[in-house]
Amino acid sequence: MADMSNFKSGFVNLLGRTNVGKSTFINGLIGEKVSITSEKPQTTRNRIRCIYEDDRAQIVFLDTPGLHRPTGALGKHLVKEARKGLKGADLLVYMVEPRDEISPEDRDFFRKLKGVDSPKMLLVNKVDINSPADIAETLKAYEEEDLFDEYVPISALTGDGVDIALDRLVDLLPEGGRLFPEGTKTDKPISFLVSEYVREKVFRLTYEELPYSVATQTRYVKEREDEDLTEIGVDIYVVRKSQKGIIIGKNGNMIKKIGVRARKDLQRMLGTKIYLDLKVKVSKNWNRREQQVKRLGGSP
Ligand SMILES: Nc1nc2c(ncn2[C@@H]2O[C@H](COP(=O)(O)OP(=O)(O)OP(=O)(O)O)[C@@H](O)[C@H]2O)c(=O)[nH]1
Ligand SMILES: [Mg+2]
Repeated sequence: MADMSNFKSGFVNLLGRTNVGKSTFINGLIGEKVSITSEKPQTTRNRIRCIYEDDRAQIVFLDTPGLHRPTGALGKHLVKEARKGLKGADLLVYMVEPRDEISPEDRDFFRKLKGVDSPKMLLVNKVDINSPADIAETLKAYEEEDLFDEYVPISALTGDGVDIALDRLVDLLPEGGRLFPEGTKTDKPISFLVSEYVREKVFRLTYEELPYSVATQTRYVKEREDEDLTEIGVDIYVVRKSQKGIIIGKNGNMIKKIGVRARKDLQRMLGTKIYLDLKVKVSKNWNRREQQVKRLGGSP
């Protein structure tokens, strides 16, 4: 048993523009896909607690939807979710990419951050695809803002610098015991993770407005006792009938692709064989109506 006398713990809120790599960073640390990712902006729709633990600390990360200019009910919901991440944290981590210039909106946001008491760390992500000169320039620009206590360049994708970021995180956290039972990786129920895995595949395989028209909802997760099998049913919602056709695809090719990829992830997570039943349904303009956004795009 590890010595718990100097054990540290706390809530860390991870904020930043959409697509900078917040969810990728958290998944890399935890070693499991707790928060879905994609190359498209606005992938994360809910605040998700993701829990990292080693023999020094238990860190509860709050992964948030990226900050961006809101359009429509879904957009407004995302920004509201992200802003909620400002309060109640032991530590704020702000992630940026090199070459993203500091905009007037960023400065507005920094003024709000200045009013927050907790220590603040800046992560400059994606160093693997940026030149040392661009990285240095970004670090310098943020240092001039005089807002952050630590600055760490990393690549969430390759893991470069992530150990250093973790050391600094542990340094800045208060002493204290575990906040969640040992071994917990997220506060979300399995049914939520299941629906998110399916949404990730749809998000990655579709284009233009379609990914933003899709919501997923788990109908059932049943573990069979007689064999090593989990039966899972997930509904995929779109806003128009024509979109239903795209999700199903010619001869059902698209829905098959989604199913094969989702099943692979689910198998890894649950450690059993998976029977996956996907149904595509039309819920007219769910992403424009606030109530529906709460139900389908909002918290599970
Ligand atoms: N090259 C490179 N790509 C990265 C790195 N980190 C993340 N990415 C990629 O950037 C894209 C966005 O990553 P996400 O983790 O989904 O970004 P996010 O900040 O969570 O985005 P939202 O949830 O939409 O706010 C994905 O295609 C990732 O693979 C990195 O360090 N290097
Ligand atoms: Mg994300």
